[in-house]
Amino acid sequence: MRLLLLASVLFMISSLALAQTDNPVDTTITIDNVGATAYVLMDAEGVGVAEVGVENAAWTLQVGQRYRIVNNGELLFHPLELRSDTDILLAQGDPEGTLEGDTEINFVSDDEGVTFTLTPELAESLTTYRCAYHPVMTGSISVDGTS
Ligand SMILES: [Cu+2]
Repeated sequence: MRLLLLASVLFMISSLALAQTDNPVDTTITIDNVGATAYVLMDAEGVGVAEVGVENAAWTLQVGQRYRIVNNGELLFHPLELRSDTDILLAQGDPEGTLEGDTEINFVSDDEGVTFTLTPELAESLTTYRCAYHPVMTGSISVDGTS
């Protein structure tokens, strides 16, 4: 019983610390690679993004949400890019996408994935996700909540 109390107090403290250091993530999307031919959706909490298990699935995202994409394909082998029809907007690792400096998007890239807020500006140009090394690892992104 005492242990349970300690655990819940620790949980409250860590939640507080998280809330103060970063915007909370609304939806976490987990993807993996299928060789060098596809990304596959492993899991998507929150609002439905696409069917789990589908390769190079078309994703539906919601404007205003903050997303965390966990890329189990790994930065070293299958770095993820979020793109418009012509440009890299947000990239895991290098190169730097054109919208990475936007404070409202608040883009974070790390070894495990990327985190960003889907602002109306980002939604306007975002059409595709793609592997930086394997252009066939790609799928379309449509955004709900834009006019
Ligand atoms: Cu790849």
